[in-house]
Amino acid sequence: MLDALTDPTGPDRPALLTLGDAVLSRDGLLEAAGRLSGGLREAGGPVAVHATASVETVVAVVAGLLSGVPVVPVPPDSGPVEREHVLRDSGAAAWVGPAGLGGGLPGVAARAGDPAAYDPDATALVLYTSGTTGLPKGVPHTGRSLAACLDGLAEAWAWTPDDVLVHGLPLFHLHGLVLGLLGPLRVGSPLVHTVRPSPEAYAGATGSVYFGVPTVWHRLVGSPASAHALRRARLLVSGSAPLPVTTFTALESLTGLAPRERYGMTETGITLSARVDEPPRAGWVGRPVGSTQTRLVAADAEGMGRLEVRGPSVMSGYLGRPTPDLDADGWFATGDLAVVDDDGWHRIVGRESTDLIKTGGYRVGAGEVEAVLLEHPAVDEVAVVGVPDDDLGQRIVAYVVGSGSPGLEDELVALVGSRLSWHKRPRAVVMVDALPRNAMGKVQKKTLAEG
Ligand code: MLC
Ligand code: AMP
Repeated sequence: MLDALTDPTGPDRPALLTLGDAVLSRDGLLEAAGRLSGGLREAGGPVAVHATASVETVVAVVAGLLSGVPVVPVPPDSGPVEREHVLRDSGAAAWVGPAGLGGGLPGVAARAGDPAAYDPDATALVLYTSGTTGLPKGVPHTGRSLAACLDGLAEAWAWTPDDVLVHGLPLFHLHGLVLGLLGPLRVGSPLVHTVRPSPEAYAGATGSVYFGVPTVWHRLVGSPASAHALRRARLLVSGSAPLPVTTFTALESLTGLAPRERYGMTETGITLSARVDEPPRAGWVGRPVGSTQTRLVAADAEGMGRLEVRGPSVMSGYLGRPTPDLDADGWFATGDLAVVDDDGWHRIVGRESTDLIKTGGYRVGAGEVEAVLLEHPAVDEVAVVGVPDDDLGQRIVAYVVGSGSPGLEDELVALVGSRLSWHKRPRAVVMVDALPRNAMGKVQKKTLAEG
């Protein structure tokens, strides 16, 4: 899986990885991971990692991959509800992180061990992602599914060891962790991780390829001097949420680079992308990556249908669920609505369900936030929606029926922030007399989201 990292004939770069002030060479990273690998194997099961943007996280993830131990990255700011769920649901047997946050799991001893024989079909990573209801679900990826995703992208983007990747995305989701860390380790290109994805940090880092979610690009074009500094790059890639056409255009005029957009999901890896050897189209996410196949189901007169995908980067099912999540032929229903033109280019039109919100590129389930808000004694009914937002794409707003009192709104925002990850907190709480319902009594969230 990490062939370029482990190939002894590969170049030993003095700076394979730069993360904030820390610099690691290839040998330095392999050595540090080796010192943990025996301890990870002794855990006897998956290992959960407090996934801060740090060298410790990188070393733990690489050690897990090299020793054949599944790694479960835990968002460092998950509140207790989410954290306990992930630790329990994943069956984690040990914890790499601050002792007080590991739910009583044993730590990992710093002990070297022999590398495991690589089994491409064994679970390598379990990533947690939100559904419309309930707590996040575990998505197991094997070495094979991760490699398929990364190799397809390397081909589409002509990504080689001569590139230097720059980004500052979190190291616990598909984008930052798989594309942004395992990608450079597989391709053999150095990575400069800026810890936070701010315009100033991107401008201050020198690289050839930059990754960002649309919020990052929106903030960059709001800081033209920083955007100018990226003129020396060769490729800017946007993903995790729709890139507004206005941001695409501003980015192109400030950097001289037309960004490439790609589309994917935690469950499927990256399945569609614009290629570097073809002009991109603003608002379109390109064609299937590698051997991925797509189809539209129940398309309407305008050609818009439910997007389904299948291919080697798609998971085989959520962790611990008895019912299959793919159909008998391997098709996975993404929940996104799309159109495809005659050249095979795809445009993502939106999501089927209003209950999956994308805010700053983070996926948040409305049900997860509603469940926390309903715990508050002053809340009788609640509807959480994503409202269009220039910066975040969608902003989380909670409509609440209950006994309002001064300061209640702030209290409710703080309640969510204290139980779940920080980005799941509502940006606004609106007290209402009643929620809009249809004749069947179902809350009309589209009406609320439209304001
Ligand atoms: C943030 N803040 C916190 C905090 N987190 N304060 C206390 N505790 C925390 N845990 C502070 C910030 O420092 C900031 O403060 C303020 O809150 C505003 O936060 P914000 O508006 O949320 O902005 P910011 O934190 O800057 O986040 C924007 C962002 C972030 C773009 C950096 O949303 C982000 O990293 N998104 C990436 C999501 C991602 O990787 N998704 C991929 C999913 S995989 P102040 O004082 O500075 O204002 C996927 C598949 C695919 O989707 O296709 O890729
Ligand atoms: P996640 O589970 O965080 O992996 O989020 C996956 C979802 O992000 C997809 O189902 C899409 O709704 C959305 N998404 C990812 N990339 C894009 C993109 N380029 N354009 C539009 N939506 C996207």
